[in-house]
Amino acid sequence: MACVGSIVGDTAQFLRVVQSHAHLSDHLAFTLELDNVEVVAVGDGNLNDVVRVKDKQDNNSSVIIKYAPPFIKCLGPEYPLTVERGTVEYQALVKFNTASPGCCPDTYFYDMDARLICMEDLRSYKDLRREMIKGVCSDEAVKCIAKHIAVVHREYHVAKLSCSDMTDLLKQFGPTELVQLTEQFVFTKPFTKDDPTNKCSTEVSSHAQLVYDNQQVLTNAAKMKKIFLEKKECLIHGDLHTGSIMVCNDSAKLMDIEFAFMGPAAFDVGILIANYIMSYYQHMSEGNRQFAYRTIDFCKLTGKLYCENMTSCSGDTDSYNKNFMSEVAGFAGCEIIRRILGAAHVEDLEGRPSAEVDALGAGVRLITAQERIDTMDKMMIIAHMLT
Ligand code: ADP
Ligand code: SR1
Ligand code: MG
Ligand code: MG
Ligand code: MG
Repeated sequence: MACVGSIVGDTAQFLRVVQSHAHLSDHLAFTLELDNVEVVAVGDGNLNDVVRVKDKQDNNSSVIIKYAPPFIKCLGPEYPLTVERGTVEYQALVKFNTASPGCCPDTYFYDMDARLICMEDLRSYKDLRREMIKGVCSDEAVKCIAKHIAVVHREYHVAKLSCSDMTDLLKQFGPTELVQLTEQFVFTKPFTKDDPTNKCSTEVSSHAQLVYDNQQVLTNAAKMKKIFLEKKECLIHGDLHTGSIMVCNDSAKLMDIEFAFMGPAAFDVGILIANYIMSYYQHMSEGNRQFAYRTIDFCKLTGKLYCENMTSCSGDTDSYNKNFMSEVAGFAGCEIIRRILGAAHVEDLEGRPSAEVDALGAGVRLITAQERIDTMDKMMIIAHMLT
């Protein structure tokens, strides 16, 4: 279902806008006429409407169009949000594909006035979160994700950029409203006991004091927020949870890059690792140890592949990696806690209170021990992810 007032809810008007981008026909095997075209809502994310515009007769001929409503879709029109996120996402898609060709969907046009991004339909790919919930994901896909993100970070890293390129990137990807949204919904509100946007299941509520009554957790969460806001290290994805990744067998693509900005590399890796950890707890709670143990391998493979592809620009590799892992642990802890106590929960844990309680414990331990965690192996031990 499209948002109230969304242009994608009015097919005729929507098609007129799409038709005005004449060169789109180069990417289509069908004509954009009302009679030929079907518009299907596919967006299941928190912020935007996403539709597939397809040939009525042919499931293999389509494009994806993403529309940014002027508010946070999952919270409603009383939570306004500017539409600059569309511009950032379009520019970031281009940058990411330049650094690591094929790492994202191809872009076809961006219509700033209508707030539409038109891009390649990854129709043979599937949402990684949904796949992991089912217990499906290959080591090769995990390696592909780690490599893509390492290459993007490396190519737009402060250590590699000239002064003028750095200035340009900072201008294009400075702190946006979505960076403030992360500051609020990842680092602040979930750690504030009475914030009205927080929610948690009854079973979890009796464990929430693990966070609210623990000064070390609150102090370290505030420290991670400061690193997030102040460390201008490289161009990052900014929202790299498993719902922002699509996989097809051993291949993977990064998408939903509207949160991109010049920030700390460890934020992307921390968010990703946190989502693998939450998957571990989902599968352990269901007795599927086999896939749970594979998520431990996913974390280790991610650490290894990321560091191999990224560290060429980091000077003293050993101390860089140690500090990097400790930041990854801190960010991972914040992400796990906000997915259980904050506004934006994840399907892996939703309706599985015992998994939520165990994952919450892991998040608390990761933030608390953040400074001592300097390898992925230690991170797995502290998260109690053991075979
Ligand atoms: P949001 O910013 O609201 O989270 P996303 O960009 O994550 O929106 O898109 C929401 C969903 O739409 C994705 O999880 C995916 O299922 C689908 N989607 C988005 N972009 C594409 C694409 N290029 N190809 C195929 N499906 C897509
Ligand atoms: C209200 S917070 C919404 C969340 O959805 C986005 O995908 C980001 O993860 C954001 O934190
Ligand atoms: Mg999304
Ligand atoms: Mg998004
Ligand atoms: Mg929940």
